[in-house]
Amino acid sequence: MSTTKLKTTESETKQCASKDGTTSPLLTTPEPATSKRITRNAHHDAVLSDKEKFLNMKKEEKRKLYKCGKKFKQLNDIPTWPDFYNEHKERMKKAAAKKKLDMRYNVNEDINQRVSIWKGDITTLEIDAIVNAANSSLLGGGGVDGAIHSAAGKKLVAECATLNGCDTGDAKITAGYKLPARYVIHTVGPIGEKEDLLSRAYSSVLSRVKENSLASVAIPCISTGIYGYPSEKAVHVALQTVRDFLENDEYNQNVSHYFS
Ligand code: AR6
Repeated sequence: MSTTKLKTTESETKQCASKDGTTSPLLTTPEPATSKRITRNAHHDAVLSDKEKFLNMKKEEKRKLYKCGKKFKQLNDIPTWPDFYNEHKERMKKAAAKKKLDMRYNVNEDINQRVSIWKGDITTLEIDAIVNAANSSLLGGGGVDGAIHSAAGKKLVAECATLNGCDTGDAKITAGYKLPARYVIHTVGPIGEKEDLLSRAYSSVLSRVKENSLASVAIPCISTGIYGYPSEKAVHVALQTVRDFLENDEYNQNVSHYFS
């Protein structure tokens, strides 16, 4: 689409120049900045058109494009927190006793039904949104970022390139393209142990969830891989931030599922 628009402009330019026999510097040799702007706008239009195409695609059609084939997971395939706990109770009790872990939170049955812990490849989840642990360029990387870009296809990086990067602690949303998930929320966690920034990354993700009226989201353990945040410390920041949202934000009843 970007080339089509630019070609039209060039041919119009040639016609104008030959009709009156003169050459207008503005028309025949467009300012590089103008030319670049036209190309950029056309490119932006093409990215938006691809995005709409994928967001409006019927599920049956989109399923043919999944990298994971038929191995995608739906919400019904993911046990709720109480089901997971009952299945792994003995092992979890032993581990808690060994590490002398205390109960940090009161049981909230309503929240328990809407939260899951799940181990697996996030790129197989057919839900509203999955979260990417990205870097500030938003142009891809290793870890979960690499897996998400590889499964979504090249159109994801094309949309990411229009977003002007992302600050640490912020989050930006794109379509999911060939992923089973409809959207990807890209957040940038801190490098190393910085509690405030990690909490802000989760809060920003939840703000995007709310703004886009999403009901299910999967969040990997941000910053705990390549960025080196110790997992056991990071998990408390994640739990506290998500729990605050589920308990206090007026949007919380719209959310059917969070999992990590
Ligand atoms: N599905 C689910 N979780 C995954 C997957 C997957 N396919 N792959 C990794 N994880 P990381 P970070 C988990 O390193 O520490 C990239 O290069 C992983 O086990 O992906 O925030 C970016 O571009 C860990 O628990 O992200 C940045 O430069 C969690 O995802 C940098 O890495 C996050 O690990 C971000 O580093």
